[in-house]
Amino acid sequence: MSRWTRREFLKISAGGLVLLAGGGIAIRVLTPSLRTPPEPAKPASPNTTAGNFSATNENPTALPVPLWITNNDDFYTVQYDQVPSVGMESWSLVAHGMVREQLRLSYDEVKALPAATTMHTLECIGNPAGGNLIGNATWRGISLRALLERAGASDKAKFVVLGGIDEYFTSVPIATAMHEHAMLAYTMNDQPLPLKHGFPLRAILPGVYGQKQPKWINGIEVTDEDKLGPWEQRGWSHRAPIQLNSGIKIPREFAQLNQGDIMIVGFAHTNEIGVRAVQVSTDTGTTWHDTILTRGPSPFVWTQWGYLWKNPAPGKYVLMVRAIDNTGKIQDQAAPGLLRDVFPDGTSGVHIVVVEIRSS
Ligand SMILES: Nc1nc2c(c(=O)[nH]1)N[C@H]1C(S)=C(S)[C@@H](COP(=O)(O)O)O[C@H]1N2
Ligand SMILES: [Mo]
Repeated sequence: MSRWTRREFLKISAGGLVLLAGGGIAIRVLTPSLRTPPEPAKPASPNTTAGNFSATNENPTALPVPLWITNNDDFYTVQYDQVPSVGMESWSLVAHGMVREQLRLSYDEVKALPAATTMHTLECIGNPAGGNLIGNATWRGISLRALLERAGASDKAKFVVLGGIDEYFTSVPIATAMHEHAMLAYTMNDQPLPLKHGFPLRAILPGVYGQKQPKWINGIEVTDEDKLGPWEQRGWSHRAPIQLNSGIKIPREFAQLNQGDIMIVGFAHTNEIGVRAVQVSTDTGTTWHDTILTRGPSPFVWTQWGYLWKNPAPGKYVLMVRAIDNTGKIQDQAAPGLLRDVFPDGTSGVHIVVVEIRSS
């Protein structure tokens, strides 16, 4: 995989520019006032791939839409530097710091521990409204809590610093690491964890963006001192809770559709608060329609939604989606994704898709 240069990706979208830069971080700006992202220290930019959306249900014909699992090959990747090479002879997982007993486990020892499978949606803090830096998979691995308990983590500890063999690291409050959903995973969608997604072991942590979920994990430090990882040192959110966000997956931007009934489908996602409802507008946000939801097994999995748009007249339309969370908070239509940066907290902007209906 080649290293991306600083302005790796530039694309015209609905009259605006999408600039993917520093941090796998897409920044949407309107021409002509091009805003530059915060200057990152070396390495100048991360390696990023955002696979095309290719869920199993590309052309849904019925509601509710089945929950999408993202194929491993289509799952986005973001890394701070290169995908490292992993020598399994020397790899081990070490839990250290404020623990009763330092733990060092080989891959076989990790795999011999009690395992569980969970579904979890990963999203990058740099994902623009409706963007591709999000995917949903099933993960099998060990409970992070069980590991910390086995090492005898001190109750005076406040943070857990998770580090990978690429020298990436980030810290989370101990409560996040002790959450029942938190795991160290070694499979992804029933396949051995692919190298680019963190082989041999990666963190899966509830409610936080992907930067809090290190890949290629080899070190877990229990500590009472907080530490800022590489992204957080550059000003990105440190606690990094996933913002309420949603996107239209079908139809795609600038689609030309034959007249008839049209199924509009997409996803919505947030943190442990959970998504209550999703609404769609086909008239630039003037009126909103409830959608039919397919929920995941937990709030840590995206919510699928669908709306049947009955036989619209030929013409151009601006489609929008907004999610409502379980506290009643609504994505802010006045802050559409197109005008809203993802820096430093991720975005809750409204996704907009322009389509054309042609008479048939
Ligand atoms: N070791 C390591 N883990 C990492 C990163 C990294 O650069 N190094 N990037 C993080 C970021 S910013 C994201 S969004 C997720 C992406 O996970 P994925 O590539 O499996 O989709 O990995 C996180 N874990
Ligand atoms: Mo990320």
